[in-house]
Amino acid sequence: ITIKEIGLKTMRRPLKTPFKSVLQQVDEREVIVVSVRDESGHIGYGECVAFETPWYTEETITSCRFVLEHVLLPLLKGQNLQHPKEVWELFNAVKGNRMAKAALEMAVWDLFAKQQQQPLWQFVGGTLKAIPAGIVVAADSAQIEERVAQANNAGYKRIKIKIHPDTDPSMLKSVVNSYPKLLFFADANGSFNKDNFERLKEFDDVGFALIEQPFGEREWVLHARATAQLNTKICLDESIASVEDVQQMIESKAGDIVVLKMSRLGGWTETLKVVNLCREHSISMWVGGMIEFGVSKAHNLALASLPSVDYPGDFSASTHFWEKDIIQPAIIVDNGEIQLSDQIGIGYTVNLAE
Ligand code: OSB
Ligand code: MG
Repeated sequence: ITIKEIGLKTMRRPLKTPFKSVLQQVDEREVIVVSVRDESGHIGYGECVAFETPWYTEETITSCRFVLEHVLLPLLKGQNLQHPKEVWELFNAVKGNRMAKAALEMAVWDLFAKQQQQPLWQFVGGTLKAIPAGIVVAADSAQIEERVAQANNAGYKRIKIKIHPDTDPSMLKSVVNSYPKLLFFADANGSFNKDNFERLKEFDDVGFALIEQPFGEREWVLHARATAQLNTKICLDESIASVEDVQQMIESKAGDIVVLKMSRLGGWTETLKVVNLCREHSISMWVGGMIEFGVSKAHNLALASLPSVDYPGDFSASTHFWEKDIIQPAIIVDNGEIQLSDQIGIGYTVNLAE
């Protein structure tokens, strides 16, 4: 197929409720929706999910807009492609900027799936059709109990709680014990360090299925120590920004589980390499969220359909963050699951009206 036209559209919407983590409070979200059109009129969509400032990854929505417009679009426009994997190679001369690359590359995967008249999840080799949902409680300690109760009432079977060294493990333990049928994750977003390593151990018997990213991105040694010393599984999120990072994690025994963030990895091609590597080494995986809209979510749902992506990801209903999503129909959670669409490509209609 030939890439005839590429569009960039900025979408900005308030969150229904502030998202509070140890790193940042997010009240409003801006993303860039990327569209690619081929000669037959099919349109593929991607969503650039970098944040406004570099509080989570180095890229920002402004840096991505610049790189997309001035560097990546000219490399892709007019190209004749046999397979979407070729996009990663086309972008080879551009250093880093994986979130910008991912948005465009993912749009091309959607386009190819549509051209093949296949749902994206089938096109990438997915098999699971009912994706287990997962919600994130990102609030002050005083609100955790109430938010968990709301999530349980909404049917979620997996709840991830944001923690930091000042969170009270006994409070968490009583919350977790109240819901023996639910699966609980903890996400520390790198808020622990070598000086409070012992404090991390106090979270070991809370009952979490895993603790996500206790230490900083490059803290392989500390993560290896935690993996060896805690009974709770250690899961890496921020640390995993490339195939090489997964290799590093395996070699240094720095974790048991990997969070797949397709945006941070640079799109489908790199993510599928990570999935294969984890599979070879029997490393568990799940799909992480970025407080994103439905285009990114739809790609992520297709990723979660792959065999061996075996833990429930950050998949909440469209209405959790948004008054109105940018896709139709909205993503709904029913009895703790999201049913994949049978429509071609990402499986949803995209509505870019303000
Ligand atoms: O650390 O997983 C994270 C959201 C923004 C930035 C970082 C993270 C998150 C989440 C996922 O926790 C929230 C979601 O989109 O469901
Ligand atoms: Mg995380």
